[in-house]
Amino acid sequence: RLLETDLRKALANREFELYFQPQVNVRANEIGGYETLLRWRHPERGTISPGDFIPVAEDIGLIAPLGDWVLEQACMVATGWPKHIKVAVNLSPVQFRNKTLVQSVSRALSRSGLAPERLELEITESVLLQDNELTVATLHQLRRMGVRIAMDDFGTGYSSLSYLRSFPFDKIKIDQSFVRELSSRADCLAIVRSIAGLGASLGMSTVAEGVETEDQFHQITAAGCTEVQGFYFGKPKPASELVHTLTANR
Ligand code: G
Ligand code: G
Ligand code: MN
Ligand code: NA
Repeated sequence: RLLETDLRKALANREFELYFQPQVNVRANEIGGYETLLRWRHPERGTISPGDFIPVAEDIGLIAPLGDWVLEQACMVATGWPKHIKVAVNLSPVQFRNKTLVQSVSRALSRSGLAPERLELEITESVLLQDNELTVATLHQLRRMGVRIAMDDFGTGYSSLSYLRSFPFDKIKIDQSFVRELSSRADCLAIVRSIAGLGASLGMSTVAEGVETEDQFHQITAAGCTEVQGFYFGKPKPASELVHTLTANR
């Protein structure tokens, strides 16, 4: 496959770039962190979304070196931000199958000098589907290092609630599909409100993803989510374009 051949060369050719999207802390009314989102600037095809190349990278054994690069770069960039701002990095389930994940995270922290508490790792439910005991042990090891763990795309997989029981996550990220349908479906608001309440009782923060409008923002905060993320507060941007204060459309 063409993509595959190009992908193998992309890391050495420095074709990857990190974008960052703000996560706004509702109570403090300030940016509390950024989610790192990987982009591939293909020399001929232009920018390619991770949704299109991450699965290929997983197939051809490239996700480990690519993931390591993302971790280290993201930590490096974050050291230049105000100290209260965290950085979130998405992890592929395949990175959990490699025994070297803990080592990769600790290397990224030591090379960058970033305080572990400022790094948050986002995992999806599919991570917990595989080899559960080993995965949970790895998560505990990461937590002992001081790193935070977030459950991504919450509400989209199978038996989400049982996964909440398997590990004490720091954060729940409510999938954007719930936010998108807030205005058209009353049940979505009820679901978001319940997840926010669940998070509060479990001592986990809750982020609503995909907030695009003022209306959605008001509904989400009224529902009790502690953080919001979405185009309303900022699209993903390269590190050089970040402004750490809320200049959003409100
Ligand atoms: O930014 P965008 O919406 O195109 O991202 C699409 C998907 O790619 C999202 O599900 C996101 O979690 C995932 N993604 C973005 N960056 C990374 C990354 O660095 N590593 C992994 N494993 N997934 C990523
Ligand atoms: O799966 P994950 O949550 O990691 O992916 C986040 C993806 O959602 C990113 O690719 C990002 O570009 C996208 N995204 C972030 N905010 C919004 C938004 O407000 N609207 C839409 N449609 N997509 C968003
Ligand atoms: Mn994510
Ligand atoms: Na998500």
